[in-house]
Amino acid sequence: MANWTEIDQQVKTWIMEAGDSIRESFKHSLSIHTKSNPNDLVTNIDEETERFFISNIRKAYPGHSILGEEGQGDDLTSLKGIVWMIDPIDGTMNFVHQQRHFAISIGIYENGVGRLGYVYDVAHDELYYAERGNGAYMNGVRLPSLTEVRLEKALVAVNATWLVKNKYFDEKKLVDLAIRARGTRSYGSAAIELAYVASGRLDCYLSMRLSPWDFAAGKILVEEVGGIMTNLAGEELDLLKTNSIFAGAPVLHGQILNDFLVRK
Ligand code: 2AM
Ligand code: CA
Ligand code: CA
Ligand code: CA
Repeated sequence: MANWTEIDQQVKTWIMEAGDSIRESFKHSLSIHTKSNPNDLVTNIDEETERFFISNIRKAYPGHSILGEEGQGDDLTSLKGIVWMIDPIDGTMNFVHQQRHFAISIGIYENGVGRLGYVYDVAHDELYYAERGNGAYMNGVRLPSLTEVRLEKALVAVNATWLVKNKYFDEKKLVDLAIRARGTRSYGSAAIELAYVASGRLDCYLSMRLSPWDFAAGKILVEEVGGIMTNLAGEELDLLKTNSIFAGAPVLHGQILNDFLVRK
């Protein structure tokens, strides 16, 4: 049996240490590379931070598996056992251009079930975390269950790239949704946007294409405050693949799915 209290203490210590190193790195120049396209950035700090977590996890918990964005984890084909899903810096473009609105995101799953989730907004020193069955917290303060709002009073988080023609989703449906909502926001870090849904700063969040490390922690946070997280067709997420994502309080989630996302 895993000792979740001990793992939780350990992760928080590592996250704070990594956060200190990242803030310290602001004083030095970054080494920036591109990955799948010219806007898909990665820095030496993404890689160093992933290495820091993975080497610590391997030492402390040799039986656990690790999925990490920067490829230093395991090649996973199953969710059996305890699996750590790590994005060392979620929102790298923000990290590079703004030195804010980026987060360390860690989700820990047991046989596919989310147990512990952490989103640490490094620049604002805000740690969002949740333990399955024991609630979600921001800097130690318990987050209340989500309250429902009507779409007309809802703040909807969606990136502008999905409101223009794109190959993943019918943008007209999202434009209609954006018109009906009270307002739209985009922060450029999926992990922070999901933490904001969990803390009520946003009412829902949509994205077309995210990897497990982008949403693994956020899913645990959102579900622990009574929210729902599915893909844009309303289906369960696959933690071994890229997924579209739609998170929010249950009634609003259902209404948007029916009236906008799955409508013909
Ligand atoms: P990242 O910064 O860790 O890459 C906005 O770009 C959000 O989408 C971020 O959470 C970002 O995570 C994520 N994302 C997923 N795939 C991406 C890609 N190929 N290029 C840029 N951002 C991506
Ligand atoms: Ca990336
Ligand atoms: Ca990410
Ligand atoms: Ca990342």
